[in-house]
Amino acid sequence: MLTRLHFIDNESTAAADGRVLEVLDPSTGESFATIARGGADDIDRAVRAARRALDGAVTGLPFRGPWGQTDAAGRGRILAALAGLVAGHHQELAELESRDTGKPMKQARADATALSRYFEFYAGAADKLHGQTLPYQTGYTVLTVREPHGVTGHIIPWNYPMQIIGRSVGAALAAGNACVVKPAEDACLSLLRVAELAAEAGLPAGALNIVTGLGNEAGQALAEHPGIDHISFTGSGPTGERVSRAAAAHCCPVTLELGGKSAQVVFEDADLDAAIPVIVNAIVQNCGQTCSAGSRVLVARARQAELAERLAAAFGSLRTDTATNDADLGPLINARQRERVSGFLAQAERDGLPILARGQMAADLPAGGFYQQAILLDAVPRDHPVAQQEVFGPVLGISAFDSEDEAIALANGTPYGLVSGVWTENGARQMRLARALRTGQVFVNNYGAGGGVELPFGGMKHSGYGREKGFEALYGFTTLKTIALRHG
Ligand code: TXE
Repeated sequence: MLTRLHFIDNESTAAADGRVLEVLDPSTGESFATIARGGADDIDRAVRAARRALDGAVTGLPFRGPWGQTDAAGRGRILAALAGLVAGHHQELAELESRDTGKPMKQARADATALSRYFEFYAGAADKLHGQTLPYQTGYTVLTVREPHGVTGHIIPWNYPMQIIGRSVGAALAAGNACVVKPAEDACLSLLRVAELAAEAGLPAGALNIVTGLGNEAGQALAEHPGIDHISFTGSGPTGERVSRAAAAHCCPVTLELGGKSAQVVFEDADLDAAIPVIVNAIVQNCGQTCSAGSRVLVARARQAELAERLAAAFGSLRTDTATNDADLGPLINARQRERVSGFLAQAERDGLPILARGQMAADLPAGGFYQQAILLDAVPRDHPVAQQEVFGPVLGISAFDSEDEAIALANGTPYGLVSGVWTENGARQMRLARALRTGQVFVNNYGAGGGVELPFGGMKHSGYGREKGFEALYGFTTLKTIALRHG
């Protein structure tokens, strides 16, 4: 049985009260590891360690600690070394992630590759974060400088732990913050290993700390801690709201990424040969547990039958199997997530939505695993829960439209606004849609579920606010200072 503890001050550390949590393998439902069950004391220790790394021992004198004294080029060099170590431990990290989350190995490998790429990207960006000089009155020079927030908190979900720590902690460290990470209780193992690799890469003690535990214990304590200067949260809407309220009590800015109900809009002139494999992958990837999953297909009525038939053929051949057997879909993360998906499917069945296709389940799957086959639904009404709420499973719904305006209204007609896809050869229509869709990313004749280290990512409406990924994330992990010099 594997035993993992918190990682604080570059050391493996038990919870203050010694409690632990069991870790289940989603492919079997059996326990294979334990992690520390952190609480407020552990979070406090981690926040103090981060503060020392940044500011040193004396309160009120900022940036005197070893991490605060590391200049931008130095931060970039450490992140570059970390990117190299992650690449060197690619297989080990992928195996840990696959066992812990049930991801098929090919997805876990893609996540490990993305993690290395995030650190590489932010290594290169660290010393390119410039301020500006501003025109002002004669006799003055005014400039802006970007400074780190200080100690940043990162609440990470279980669906893409490596990718999300890469985008969030990669950017925060590049900008000079010291980090306290609370991974999801279902997905800690790879992140604890990444923290060890960061220490090996030369990151000073306290610059990156990981406290494991439950959301309403360690997570809540992190959001409430007055020593946290910024929180980056990825997860569900209700939890995001709780985190924001707790952070507001100490005036702490928050970045929220709260998932979506992303639409792929297929017009009558779409190239279906190109679109179909992309549409299938965008919902099947990671068993549908992707914030930017393309979970709705809106299609021009003239192509509905053809699209439905071709998607049904593709869905019928999708196979669900154990993570190690590396099929199209692995298990869902846990029993609660499987119940959630089953609940939506039961409602669809009660409401008489046509099930066009079901994927295949491998024979002899372990009885305790959290398996779900891919499901394709047709004629989903615009107000049905399957069209409005995040299922977070391999369930794709098709709805038809009769005009461009109806397509836009349908695509925008949910509380979410994370990502959208548009499939048409008409250039003017591509641009009209790209401007009309209220989502943080729009893909035209392609779809990047979760992809694009370089591409700013984040939501509109209930999908959240703030941007992660790309250079834009560095602005989010810094605060702007204006310095006005009067020199005559
Ligand atoms: O999410 P939670 P859950 C959506 C998806 C899924 C649903 C529920 O629809 O079915 O959320 O998943 C921590 N204070 N997404 O219950 O609760 C928790 O420990 C501070 C979308 O797992 O939001 C974990 O680290 N933190 C999504 C993180 O919050 C708390 C990814 C997310 O958990 C906390 C995951 C609290 N009070 C789920 N309670 C996306 N946007 O990609 C929990 N946490």
